[in-house]
Amino acid sequence: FLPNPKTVAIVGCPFRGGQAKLGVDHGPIHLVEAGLPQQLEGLGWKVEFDGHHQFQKIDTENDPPIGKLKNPRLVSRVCEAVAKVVGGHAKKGQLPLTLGGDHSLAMGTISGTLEQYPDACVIWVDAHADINTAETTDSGNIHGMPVSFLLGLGPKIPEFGWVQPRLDPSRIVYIGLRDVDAGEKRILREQGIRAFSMHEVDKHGIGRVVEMALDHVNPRRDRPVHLSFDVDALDPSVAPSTGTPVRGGLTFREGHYICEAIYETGCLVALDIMEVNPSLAEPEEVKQTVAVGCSLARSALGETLL
Ligand code: EXY
Ligand code: MN
Ligand code: MN
Ligand code: MN
Repeated sequence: FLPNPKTVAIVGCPFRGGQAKLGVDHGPIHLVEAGLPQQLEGLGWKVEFDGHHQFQKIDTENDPPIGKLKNPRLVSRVCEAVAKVVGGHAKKGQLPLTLGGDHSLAMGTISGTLEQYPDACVIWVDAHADINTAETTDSGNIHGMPVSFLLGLGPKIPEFGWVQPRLDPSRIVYIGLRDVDAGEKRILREQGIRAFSMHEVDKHGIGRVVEMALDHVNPRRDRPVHLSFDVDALDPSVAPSTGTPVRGGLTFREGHYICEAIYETGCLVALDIMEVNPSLAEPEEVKQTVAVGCSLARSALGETLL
């Protein structure tokens, strides 16, 4: 799908408005300062990085909740801007690598991908399904909701009117789930969305799970793939610096295997590395999590073990 020379455009998104914890907005800065752009150049990519995006500050006074949704106007505006940037890079034949920031941003990144590649499919790697609607959400945190917006589920909210419900439920597949709300389980069932929880990873092994996931969304391996990777899919012993850690997650190798196998299909057109929060956990653990974020990105962009 991508022309030569292969160019990756790093989209740094220092944004935390989709959840309540401080610090996740520093994720992208840490990933870049750890040397991610140079590492990708080392893999033979041309790297475009024009600095991190500047987003408006959280202003609760002028952005009161809509129903339960917190910072709704800000999240919407930021994601709309991100969609334009990601879509613009994709249009130029570049592979956008979005660094979060919280996972609400994927409402923007995937909208951008679908703008350029309407038949794209999404592989969502996460401990969580992020598919709550304005009706089912308990927390009101929009990072637990981006998928429902992309699918057009739940009540229509005029402030999010720009989001085109372009994603078909058959074009998204999950890997790594283990903390899914009751309302989300119902949505997954009703929509017939394929999901491989940690139970399936244990049962079949990661190799088979990735193959089944790809067979589901991309049976002929001819569709563009958007990989949205939330680092909390990894076990907290592997990626401790994240806002909503859940035990029993993917091992270091399982996480990297997913990225390597998707790279091997040659179908990857966009990548998100989300939810690295350098303010949480001890300094050594922060370093470890940032390093893992970088190595996941390298694996998805062609780093091999041999
Ligand atoms: N399901 C919970 C909620 O909706 O608040 C937790 C969501 C956590 C989302 C993290 C980013 O993946
Ligand atoms: Mn910092
Ligand atoms: Mn997530
Ligand atoms: Mn998550």
